[in-house]
Amino acid sequence: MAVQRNPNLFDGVIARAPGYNWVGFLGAFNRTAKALAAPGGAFSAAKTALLAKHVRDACDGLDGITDGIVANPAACTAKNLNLAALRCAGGADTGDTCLSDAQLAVVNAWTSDAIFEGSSTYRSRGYNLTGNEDDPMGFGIWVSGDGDVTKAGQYMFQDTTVKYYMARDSTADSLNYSPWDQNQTALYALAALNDATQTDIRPFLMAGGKLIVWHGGSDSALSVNSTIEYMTNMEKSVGAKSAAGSTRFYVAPGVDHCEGGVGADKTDLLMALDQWVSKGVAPGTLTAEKVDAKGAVTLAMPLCQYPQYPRYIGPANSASAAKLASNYACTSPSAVSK
Ligand SMILES: [Ca+2]
Repeated sequence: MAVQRNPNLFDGVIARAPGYNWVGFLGAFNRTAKALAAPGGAFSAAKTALLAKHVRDACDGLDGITDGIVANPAACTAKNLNLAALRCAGGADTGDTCLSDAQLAVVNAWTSDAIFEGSSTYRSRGYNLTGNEDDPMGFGIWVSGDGDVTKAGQYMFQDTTVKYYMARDSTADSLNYSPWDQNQTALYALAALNDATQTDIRPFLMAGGKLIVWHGGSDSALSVNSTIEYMTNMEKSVGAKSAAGSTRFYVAPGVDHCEGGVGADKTDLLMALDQWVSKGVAPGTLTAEKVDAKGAVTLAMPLCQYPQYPRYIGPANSASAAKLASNYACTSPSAVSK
């Protein structure tokens, strides 16, 4: 928002897991919450674990190593995922080894784009299935509420937004507020206050500003695909040369919202930005680490510039080799056949 609205305020900006499309992502939260609240839609922790394991079984190894991280989501196609194999016989819930039709509808709401009337920017891209849905800071806490959607973070965000922005009625029922784009005046006000969807950031770039954008690959709160969309459109608006000269975009596989998760979540982005702004040293591939409670590094891998991802190229079946950044290479999704 600072880059777009106050382009002379900062010499450099780090935007980490940016929540820039409020109208769009809150509408997506509302849609997913309704699917979870529908009869038979509730997602217990066991159902989430079932889904996560199914995704890992299908896609974990597509990045060169089976380590619990789906680092190459582009290869994790609907065909590879084959979600239909999870369907309970007959479509009704018959236990924790399958998903009912109502639960598969939740997965569809979660992973498909949410597009609303009123502006081309009122949209949120669908979430990737990452195999990390069962992480403690993943799908359960943000989306499903482990069987009670009203306990989930996304429910709470959209519920208070319906009550205090949209309906202006503290008794409004967000799960029966439909459609999301019915109150255009309220959406416009929300966008004017909170959205940061302007893709032409040339005033910032021409003033010498540098921008580093980072997003966790298994963020259950905000879709990494929305950030990918913004950066793609930003590049079109400012031109490829200007974008390459003054902006960087990194995706950290297996990392939750801002931090945590199975992946390597720690990178000194501030040092990278300072070197860039102060000394003109533009960042390339950086290093991401995962650090345990005692401060020991338990995993290191390259932090690659999107669309590249860290592909494992080290020796097979070596837990020690898998922890070393030198055993991964930033790789384009198209470079390896699926
Ligand atoms: Ca993997």
